[in-house]
Amino acid sequence: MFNKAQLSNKLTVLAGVTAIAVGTATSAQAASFIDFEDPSALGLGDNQSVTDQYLDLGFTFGLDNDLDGLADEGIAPALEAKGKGGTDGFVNGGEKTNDVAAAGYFDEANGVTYADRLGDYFLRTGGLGGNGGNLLITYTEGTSAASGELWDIDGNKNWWSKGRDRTEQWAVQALGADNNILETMLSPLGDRSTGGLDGKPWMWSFDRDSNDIQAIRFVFTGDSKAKNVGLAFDNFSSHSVEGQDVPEPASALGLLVLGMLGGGSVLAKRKAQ
Ligand SMILES: [Ca+2]
Ligand SMILES: [Ca+2]
Ligand SMILES: [Ca+2]
Ligand SMILES: [Ca+2]
Repeated sequence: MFNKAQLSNKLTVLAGVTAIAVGTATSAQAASFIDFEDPSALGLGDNQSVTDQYLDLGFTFGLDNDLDGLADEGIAPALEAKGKGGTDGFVNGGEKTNDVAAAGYFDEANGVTYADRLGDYFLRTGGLGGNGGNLLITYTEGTSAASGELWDIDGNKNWWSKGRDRTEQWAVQALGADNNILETMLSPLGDRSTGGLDGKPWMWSFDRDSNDIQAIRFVFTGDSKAKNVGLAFDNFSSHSVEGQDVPEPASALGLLVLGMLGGGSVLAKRKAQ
């Protein structure tokens, strides 16, 4: 039997081990960037359901049309291949074809075109002719930050209702543990005068002080018939905002050791003088 002090020591050691395990999991997840360009590695192909294929990275995909913060049974978003064929994700009005990025550069300084940025695959909800509804990303451990892209937020002539333009807009909601909305980011309104973001991405992001984001949900807030609205999603940074790199504990430790070595060599030099 342990006395109280021994038991307290053992518990402290256990707590330390738990903390290390959590820290390691977080560092693995911090690096997650999902561009959906790895379908065969996940056993996926065009139009197949994407649900828990990324569970090891700390999140799953679903749809939440009853707005209870939980993935609805029996429906799911799907992987979508670039180009026209079968069910597609969006119409590029400028290029007059489906699932193709706009011409031009996403990042001209680095020679990255919109086509490069979209790649060969992205995630969609219902696809053309059937709105799948509200995309939901559910975290197993929660996160403080994330970013990603919605593609093709359109604005064009509302052909079924004269005098009103069709507009697309999405509310990106960070959800807390009780399905409460912690933060909302509204996309630009796709309007007819600019053509919206036809074949182009819009990046959303959250960057909070604590790991209180349990899910991220995408709700349509524009003006369009549901059957004409689909969501195209790509380039998901699951635990940080893309471009804002979080140093991993291992590399931070490495820097600390280097710092100590550096300090040691300064001392050694001083002693030698
Ligand atoms: Ca992609
Ligand atoms: Ca639900
Ligand atoms: Ca397609
Ligand atoms: Ca379009």
